[in-house]
Amino acid sequence: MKLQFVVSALLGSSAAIVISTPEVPLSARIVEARPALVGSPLDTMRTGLSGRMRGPLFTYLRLRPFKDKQDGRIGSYVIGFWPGERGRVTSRAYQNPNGFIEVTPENQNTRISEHFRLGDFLTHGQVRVWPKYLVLREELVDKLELVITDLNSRGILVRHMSVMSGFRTPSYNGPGGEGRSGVSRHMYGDAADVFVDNDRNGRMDDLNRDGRVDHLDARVILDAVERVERLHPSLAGGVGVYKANSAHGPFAHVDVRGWRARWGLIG
Ligand SMILES: [Ca+2]
Ligand SMILES: [Ca+2]
Ligand SMILES: [Zn+2]
Repeated sequence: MKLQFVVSALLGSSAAIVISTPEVPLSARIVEARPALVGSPLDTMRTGLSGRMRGPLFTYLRLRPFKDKQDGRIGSYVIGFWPGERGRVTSRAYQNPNGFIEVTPENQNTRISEHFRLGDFLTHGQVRVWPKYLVLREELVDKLELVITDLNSRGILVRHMSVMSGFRTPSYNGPGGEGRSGVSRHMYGDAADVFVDNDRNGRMDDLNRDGRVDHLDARVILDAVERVERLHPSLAGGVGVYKANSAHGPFAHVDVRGWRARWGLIG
């Protein structure tokens, strides 16, 4: 089942369009740009395409091919190097990304699905540097939306799921392009560290309603992922359950690496 978000198929091409309209409440459809649009200076344009959608808003997202990264950066934005650039990976899951979505101050708030915006998945840091570059796989956004749908269906209302960390450039992830635990799925655009934050206080909400905010609330997200993966085996991946520390509240890591993995305080 194809869901709200379609982008990864496009990462090999040079452009994509987000269609975002009130008529399509699960509001992201990214379709391949016609060649005529490639290099267009327009970030957004209204178009009168026929069909069920009236007056859809098309957002033009520029996709830069992987080879545009030179000396570990595109323009002034530091990205770093993937292990695959050093010839160290054989598994398909660890091949270099095909390219990068170009994120600008103007397009960073583009809605890519019902609950997420493009900028939610950006690597932290380099605050003043634009454009920034993002690797993001459709399956990740699909999975997160399905987790939200699952929780909502069980009476755990999710109005806002915060992405504490989405894509991480190899440079950000760790020295030499390898993170704390080796190569991170965050470097491949298919992982997000998330918590539900309806009250927008920057920390997890009390999802299990036991009067506390702790890793058991992150485990509520794990349980939802278990149900989602059962229904959608193609979205198999990792879940890590983390407790709070001085730097952050409890959260769940969710990824779509392609095979099942579990770690942390999973019970
Ligand atoms: Ca909260
Ligand atoms: Ca709780
Ligand atoms: Zn993570």
